[in-house]
Amino acid sequence: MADTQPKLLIENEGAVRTLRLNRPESLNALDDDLLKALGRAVVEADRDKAVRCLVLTGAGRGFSSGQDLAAVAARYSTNKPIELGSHLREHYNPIILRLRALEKPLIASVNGVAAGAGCSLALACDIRIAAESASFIEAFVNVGLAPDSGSTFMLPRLIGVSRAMELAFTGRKVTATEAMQIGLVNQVVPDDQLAAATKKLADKLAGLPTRAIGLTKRAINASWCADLETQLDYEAMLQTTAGQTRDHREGVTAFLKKRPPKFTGE
Ligand code: LHQ
Repeated sequence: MADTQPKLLIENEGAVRTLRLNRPESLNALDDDLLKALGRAVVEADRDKAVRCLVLTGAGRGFSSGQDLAAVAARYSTNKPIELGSHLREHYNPIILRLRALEKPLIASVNGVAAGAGCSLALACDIRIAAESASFIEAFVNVGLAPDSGSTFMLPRLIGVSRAMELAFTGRKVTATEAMQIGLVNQVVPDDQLAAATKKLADKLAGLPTRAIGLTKRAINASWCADLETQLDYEAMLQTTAGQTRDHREGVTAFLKKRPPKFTGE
């Protein structure tokens, strides 16, 4: 593909925005341009009230193969020490934090292989729907690294410490079927049905009370390092906010009038 193609495609359909990683020739390897565009797009999606569900997916046969190793090849041709921490702090960590803090539902529509930091991106989403041919590889160990971009945080929380250790130690490929069995994905669908299944789920989520979903996400994020008493208090605080939304009033009114609610996200 010519370099003139945007490395990130931004597609809108109703209240659903799709961010499509678009470097199919490298299975959507993440270079600095793509990471910058992704970071900006997540901020914009968060700010745009018209967006009520965000989907992250890849163009071509891959979701993302992780850090573009060709783009950093020059570092490996000298004997100079290699410093990766600053690269992560500058490019990856802010994106992972923004994805987790995004106050709207976030779906990874995993269309193919998700490896290394590409796997971390999928893990940072709220819900994962995978094509049958998709796979997950904690590929870091294969290049002599420890997992980064949030994989060591998300993976044990999603599939348990022991399984997370095994996948991170071995860097082996996890098929979509296995990913479903171990709770790494929410749904697996035939390849040719991924787009339709993602749209169905995204449309459903985009029609829900978006503020309540944002607050739910905040609460679940906070629960990971809170004690019960703190969490109960946090829930009460968030519910004060939820209780003041138009959608809460609409939900209760609709129930009492025995009609379906019409949520607007306000
Ligand atoms: C790629 C890549 C790739 C460039 C496939 N880069 N071209 C953070 C901070 C700083 C530095 C280091 O790392 C990190 C975090 C990380 O993400 S570390 C992990 C980096 N990723 C990997 O190690 C995965 C490397 N890729 C693979 O192991 C395989 O390509 C997988 C298993 C993903 C897919 O295998 P296949 O389906 O057999 O495809 P392929 O290997 O033939 O790849 C297709 C093309 O994509 C090929 O190019 P070519 O010109 O030969 O057709 C690959 O060179 C290119 N590609 N991954 N990460």
